[in-house]
Amino acid sequence: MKMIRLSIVALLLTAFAARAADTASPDPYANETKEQRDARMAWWREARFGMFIHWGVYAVPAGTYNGKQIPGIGEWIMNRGKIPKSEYRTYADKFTAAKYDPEKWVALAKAAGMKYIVITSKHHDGFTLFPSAATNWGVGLSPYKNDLLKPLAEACRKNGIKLGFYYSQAQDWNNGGAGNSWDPTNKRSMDEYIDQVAVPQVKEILSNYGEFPAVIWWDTPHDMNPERAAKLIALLKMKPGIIHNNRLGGGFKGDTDTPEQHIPATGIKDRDWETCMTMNGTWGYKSYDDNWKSTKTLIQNLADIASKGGNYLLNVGPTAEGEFPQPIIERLTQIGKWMDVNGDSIHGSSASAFTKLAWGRCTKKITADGGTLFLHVFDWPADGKLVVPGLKSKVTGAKLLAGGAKLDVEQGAGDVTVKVPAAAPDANDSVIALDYTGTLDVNNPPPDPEPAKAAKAPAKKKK
Ligand code: FHN
Repeated sequence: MKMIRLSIVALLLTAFAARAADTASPDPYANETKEQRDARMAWWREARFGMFIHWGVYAVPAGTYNGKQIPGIGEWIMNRGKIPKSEYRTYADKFTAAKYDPEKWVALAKAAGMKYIVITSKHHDGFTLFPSAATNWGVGLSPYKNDLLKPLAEACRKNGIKLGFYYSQAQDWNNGGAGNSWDPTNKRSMDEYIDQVAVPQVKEILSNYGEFPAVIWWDTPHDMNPERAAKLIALLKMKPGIIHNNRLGGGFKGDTDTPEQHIPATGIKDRDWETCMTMNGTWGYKSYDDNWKSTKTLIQNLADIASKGGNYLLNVGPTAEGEFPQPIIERLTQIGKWMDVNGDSIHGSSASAFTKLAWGRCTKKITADGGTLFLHVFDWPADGKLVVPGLKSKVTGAKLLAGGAKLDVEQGAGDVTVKVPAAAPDANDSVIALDYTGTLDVNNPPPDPEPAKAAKAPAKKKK
């Protein structure tokens, strides 16, 4: 009798374990501890600054189709121009990458202080920068013929830059994925596209580049559902430690939030987040988009984002020949000059302890017995006094990062005043390193009241 009872218990336990296994999440990080996650995210959080690269055959028309300038972002030209697949595919012949120099790309990113690169391995048009067994619509049809990602991976490896791959897992206007409403020759269902294109291609980009990708950047989860998303998230176990974002779909929130073209006013609480942003008005190259953000704007965005605990993923759209447009090179070079002097206030920094600073932003680094506040001064005080409101910690010293000049400090009851020279050392963002001892103690003013909501107009009486 006892044996029978034991075997029933054993059967029940086995059944329970099997059921638990069946319902286990496909997300390899579903049961990750905080310590494991912190270790996995450490390099990304330290980086704070990365390069986004949107590169594909859309750089051939470069915003113009049939002699007309097509509005919108350049990588969407097939969609916005309703270009038939057969016509769009002819662009591959002109996607020469003849001047492609991945070493130069990586050198420009590294010199700008960027610590990782995320490149479009496949965007919504379905064209792959890598050879794929799943489709022939890729680099093999271009004059370059070979894998464009491999030499970039090698250049990143040599220079200590992490490489990530953007992959459009749902929209695929040439291979039967979501999003192509204008060319009726889609032969696949969405589930067939996921099984026959997306899954095999994600396996390819996860398998063929050594330790890379360090990041997979999903995008626009159109027509994604939990079942389809599960097939893709399950593949992440092929690359232990890989970081992925919140754009897979199917209810999976990923590791990072991805505010696009804007900086969240107060960051994103309890989430790693990364603002991705163009330098002009387009991700993919457009020959006539010269709406370039100033270097000052880009540097202040970087400081603003870091002061809120986020990362800045700043975009580059190379030409079909593989060159960065000159205005991008100029901005990257200028940002690099600023980072050479002030990079310590960005890399490895954490969010400000101040809710608001009238003159700029603050990033910080905390040590065992104190720390450093990096005061990013956008508006230099005319009276030579920079007031740090509410700082009660014991200040032990202050200096300009540009030139290293020590600054006198007056510690008041609730504020600290730093005596600064008449002229700002940097027109874009002058950084003062303020060292303090003990725990960081800041007495922040109450947040500004929410603006009163406009009273609703009384509902018009029906006649
Ligand atoms: O549709 C894409 C777009 O082309 C671009 O890749 C951006 C970059 O984040 N993501 C999507 C729009 O949100």
